[in-house]
This record gives sequence, structure tokens and C-alpha cells, in this order.
Amino acid sequence: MIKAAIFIGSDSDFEVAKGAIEIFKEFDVPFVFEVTSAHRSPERLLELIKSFEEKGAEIFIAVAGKAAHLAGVVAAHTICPVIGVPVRGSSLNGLDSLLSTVQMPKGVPVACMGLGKSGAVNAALLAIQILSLKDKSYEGKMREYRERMASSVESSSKKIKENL
Ligand code: RP5
Repeated sequence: MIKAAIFIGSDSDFEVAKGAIEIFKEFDVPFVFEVTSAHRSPERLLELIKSFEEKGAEIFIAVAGKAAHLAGVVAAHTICPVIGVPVRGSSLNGLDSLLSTVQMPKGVPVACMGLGKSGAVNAALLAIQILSLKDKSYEGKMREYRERMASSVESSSKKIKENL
């Protein structure tokens, strides 16, 4: 059974999506990944959502740029939580995708992350925190992840101070 699904709207979004993929791998979250577009392959997107729900997906991540409909369209077709990651790269430098993802009209929520790879990393971490409400097996790894982060802040402070 899978737990999560990651969609990207175009192969050009892949670099950003790697942030989420790496986190899911690190936490051993069984996930599926597909390139599929809300406007270029709308029927395929609906089929994938349905089939991934049948396979056990409990949460969806949608990574898209420009007029970023992907997360909203996924959210319209599932009652699972949907996390959207806006992608930079347009002539508007991602402001278009950020607003498209964050400004969902009431009734169909999308949890919008920050732009780019950091947003993708946070999308996967938030997905794991949501999955953890039911599946406690991720809690230990999440605590270790936070501890590693805290130590790396400390060691970078030490390193900079050594060279002051
Ligand atoms: C969106 O349009 C995709 O998510 C991508 O970020 C953007 C540009 O797509 P390409 O023209 O690079 O395929 O649908």
C-alpha cells in the first residue's frame, strides 16, 4: 500500500519536486510519483487520483508553476489533504504560481507551501506530520530530523565564529 502521491505539472518541475522525494525516501514513506497536468492531461490526472486513492494514498502533494491549477484541481477531486508547492521560473518569478496555489476559494482547501525546493521539502515534512496523526511510526524519525537540524545550526555557528 502507498501512503502519499506526488504530482508535478511538467517535467520542468522535477528539480523542485526532488526536495519532497528525498524526504519521503529518508522517512521510508511509500509514495508514488507522476508527471501530470491539470490542463494538458486533465483526464489522466483524475484517473491517477482515483487509482492512487484505491492504492491507499492518504495525502497528495502537487508541484506546479505559472497559472498553477494542479493542487486546486487535485483538491477538487479528493477529500484527502492536498499540499501545493508553487514553482518559480515564470517571467513573474513565481508570484503567479504562489497566488494561484494559495488563493483557493472557500470550500476546497490547499495547504500552500513556500516557493521552490524548500517548499517541496516542507510539503513532504508536513505530509509526514499529518500521516503521523494515525501512524505513529514516523514520530521517532521526525524527532531525530529536528535534532539533526538543531545540531547543524550549532555547528555552523561554531564554524563561523572560528573564522571571525
Ligand atoms: C505548469 O506550467 C507546470 O507545472 C510548469 O511549472 C509550468 C511550465 O510548464 P512547461 O512549459 O515547462 O512544461 O503547468
